[in-house]
Amino acid sequence: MINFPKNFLWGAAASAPQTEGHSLSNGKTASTWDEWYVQNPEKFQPGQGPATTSNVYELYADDVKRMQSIGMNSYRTSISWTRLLPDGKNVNPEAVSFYRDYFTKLNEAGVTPIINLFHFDMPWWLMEKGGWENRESVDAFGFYAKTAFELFGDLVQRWTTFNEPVVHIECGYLYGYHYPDVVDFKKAIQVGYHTLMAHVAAVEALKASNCEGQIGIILNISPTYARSESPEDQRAKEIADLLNGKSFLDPCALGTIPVGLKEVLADNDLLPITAENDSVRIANNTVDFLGLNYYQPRRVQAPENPQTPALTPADFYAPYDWPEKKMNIYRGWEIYPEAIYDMAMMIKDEYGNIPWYVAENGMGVANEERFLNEDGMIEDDYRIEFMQDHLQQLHNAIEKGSNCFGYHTWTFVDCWSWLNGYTNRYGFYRVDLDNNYARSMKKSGLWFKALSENNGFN
Ligand code: BGP
Repeated sequence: MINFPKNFLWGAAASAPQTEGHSLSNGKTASTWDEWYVQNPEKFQPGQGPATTSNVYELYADDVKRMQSIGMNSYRTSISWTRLLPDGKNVNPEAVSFYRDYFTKLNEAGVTPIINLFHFDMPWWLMEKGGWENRESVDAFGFYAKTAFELFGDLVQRWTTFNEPVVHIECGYLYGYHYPDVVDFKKAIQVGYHTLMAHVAAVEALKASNCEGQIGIILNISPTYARSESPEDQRAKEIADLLNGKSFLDPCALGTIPVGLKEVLADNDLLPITAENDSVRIANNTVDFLGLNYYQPRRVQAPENPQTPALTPADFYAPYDWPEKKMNIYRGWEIYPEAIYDMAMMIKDEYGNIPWYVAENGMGVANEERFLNEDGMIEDDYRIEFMQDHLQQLHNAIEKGSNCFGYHTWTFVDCWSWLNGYTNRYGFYRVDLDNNYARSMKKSGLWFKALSENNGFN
């Protein structure tokens, strides 16, 4: 039997924009996703936008009962900034009732809410002023955080500021996957810097409030592996880790910006504009805990013809196609559970063994209906195997002293995804889009119940 520590959190993760629906009603105004979807319907799957998703806005009460029924003792989701503060200043009373009731029901069901503030959903009213490019966004986010702490601080003990901050930066400003769909390295760094300072402003707001809760950030610091030991490949790995991992990990957990990162940025004319007090604010506002998302490792090699100064991260590192990799053939991502162990040990050895939890881990599967059995249940043994393999590695790390306090899968009920709509399914519950969002449990839901009840597995 593989047993996990007492009071281990067994849960699932999701986000407001991917689950709530009702995104342009009930007082909520548009985020960049709502606006982008309306402006460019061809980029998205027809009929499957942020406006509908899985309709958690209406169905949350029954969803909480489902969570309880599969043994979840925690759930992490986010608040929608534009639902709570439609114009950035005034609170939407409908949002307050909705979130208060949602979080109360979670607590009553013994499902601890871990609440995140930003999951890629920049308000449109702020985007019109430049979004994260504009330093005003730092204070705007600080105000939003303060408002959320005041309104829900009695119901939430664990807060996080951002989910995967590197993603909205690189997808919006380097790779053209998110709004505003531009490629501009200098802007990307500035956007990243303001995001970091917005995180700091939220940590300050929590400390200044009466809340007793803790605060953290959710990072996707997927471990990087280099093609070889050559100095060029090793340098590629080092810069990939600086840009994708340490850029947020070091300031948030240690209170410092890595010297190596500043050097790389300076050498490539990418240093952001900063304000006088920033480094003191960063140093004084480290997090209480980390959430770490892990799906697949990053494999890199030195790029063949890099530009100097660099125009994109591709001038620092190129993807490496490891010939021995095992693939999730249903989604196209590598499966490498060992990385969760490496990540855990890195946090233990280099980051003072700060408490952390797995904030997302899971297996996306396209066309999952093919695994429906005669009784209408999806038999997702592949997902059970995936999670068990990752849990085994996590357990190995905990036995070696890693300070991990929970495991959250992506996700609870199949949800809408940014660019793939409902193609890749991850949930313990299937969502039937043709039948009023009806939910039905998959085999992994039963497995999870046993996992949670036994606090481990055989
Ligand atoms: C993470 C995001 C989630 C979710 C997940 C699965 O990076 O935090 O929001 O989308 O990835 O990815 P996808 O939906 O693209 O398969």
